Parts: sequence; structure tokens; C-alpha cells
Amino acid sequence: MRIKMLVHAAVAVLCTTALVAAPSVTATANPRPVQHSRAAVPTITAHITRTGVRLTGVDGLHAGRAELVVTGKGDTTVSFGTLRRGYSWTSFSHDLVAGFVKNKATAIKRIYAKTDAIGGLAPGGTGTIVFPHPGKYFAFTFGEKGPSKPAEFVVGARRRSRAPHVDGRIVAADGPGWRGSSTMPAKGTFLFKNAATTKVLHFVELQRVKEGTTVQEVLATFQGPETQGPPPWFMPGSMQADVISQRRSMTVDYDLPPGQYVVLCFMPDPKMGGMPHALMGMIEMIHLT
Ligand SMILES: [Cu+2]
Repeated sequence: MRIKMLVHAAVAVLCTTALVAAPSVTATANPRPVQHSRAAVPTITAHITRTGVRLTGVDGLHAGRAELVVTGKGDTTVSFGTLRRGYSWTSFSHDLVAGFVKNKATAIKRIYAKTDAIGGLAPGGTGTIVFPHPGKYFAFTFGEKGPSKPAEFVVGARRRSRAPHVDGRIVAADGPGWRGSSTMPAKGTFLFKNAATTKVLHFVELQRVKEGTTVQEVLATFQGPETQGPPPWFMPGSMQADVISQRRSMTVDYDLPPGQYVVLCFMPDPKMGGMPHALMGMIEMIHLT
């Protein structure tokens, strides 16, 4: 899902363009190449185009873990997921626009309740995603024109697959808020997990900030008037992973400049007028060393 869209949809006061649209942002993330030591795990390639996503490696997949390699241009993440019984793609795509563009609470609630989101990455990203059960899945992008056409595929019976080594953990928790590592190496793999006990989707955005920046300073920017240019605490260096549902997790390979980062999620809360989670507590400082 395109974070920029979600953020714009969520709260008009957010100074978001500076945060997520800075041209230097994606250029600094250089995920390491896929490790061949995980040979038993299948690899899915998602190529993001102007109109959607093209998948390779999805034939004969089994439930369990798969490597994900995302190629293409831009900063739009690919979203993988499946819909609960009785919830059609047509209803879902309507709800995406009503919920995340028009900020309709009922649509956001329906998406949270009836979607099983398993993550995704932006072009240049690598990591792993987990198909929790056999069934039909899809991948799509959510751009300015709304959701793309879904690339659909079928996943068969579960196969055991080893979880990769991780260097840190970023855990979305009730509150909403963040739990997990306060420091991680500047290059490695982190686990991104949604440990919420209620049905809610979370994504994660890591944005480098000037050393010593406080949560209050970043919040003040989000709550203040929209300004031109990046906020005073902004530093080039960021990455994002796409939404995951309750109990789901993925791993994300990353290679970022060492320093201080703010961890953010901007998914809207339907009970709070669509307030982005960052303004409700999903904002935390960590260090990459
Ligand atoms: Cu969230």
C-alpha cells in the first residue's frame, strides 16, 4: 500500500510529503542480495510496474515461508494477502478507496477484519513472507489511482520451512505502540511482527533522524502546520515494509546508514476518526549501529 496515500488520507495536518517523498530516501536503502543458503525456500519475484505487479515464482508454492525479491521503480510497496471467506476482491478494492482515500470508518474496519495481510516491500527490497495456510492469495499495489489489478496465485499444502536468522525485531503491539529492539546493526535482517490482540493492520517505516531527536519533536512536526521541505530532524535514509495482519510476521533485509531512526506506522484508526497510529503512540526512536 502506498504510504503517502494512507498518510494523506489519514490526517491533513501531517507534514508527510517531506517525510516519505524525499527523492534521496529510497536511494540509500541497499538491501543485500538474497542468501542462497536458504535454498529450500522458494523465491517469489514481484516486479512493480506503472500499472501493478508482475509475479514470477508463484507456481507450485506451498504454505509456509517464501523469499521475496521486489524489483521495479518507485517507492510503492507491493502488498501480499488473502481475503476471508465471503469478502470479494471487488468489495475489498471499494473499501480500499472508501477507507484509505475517503477515510470512511466502516470501510477501514471491514478491511481490518476481513483481510489477511502478509506483508510486502518496495522495489530493491528483499526479505521473506509467510503464507499462513493453503488457499488463494494476491499481490497488488495501491497508488494514486487506487488499487491495481491483483496478481493472483494459489498456495498448496503447508511445508515446513526454517525461519531466517534475524538481527533485530520490530513488533507492532497493542496500544498501538512498538516493542522490540532498541538497537540493531546498520545492516542485516529484522523481524517485523504484528502482535496485536485485535484485528488491525500495521506497516513499518524507518526514517533516519538527526541524533538526539525526540519523539515529541517528530510528533510536533506531524501535528503542526504543513511546511515546505523536510523537517529539521530529517536525515536521508529510510525503508518500509508493507502491512501485516494480527499474528503475521515477515523478515526484512536492510542496509542503512548508521544513526538514529524513528519507527512509524501511519495506518488509520477507524475509532479515532482515522487518526494515524503514529499519532496514537506508534512512534519510537531506535539506533542502527
Ligand atoms: Cu499501525
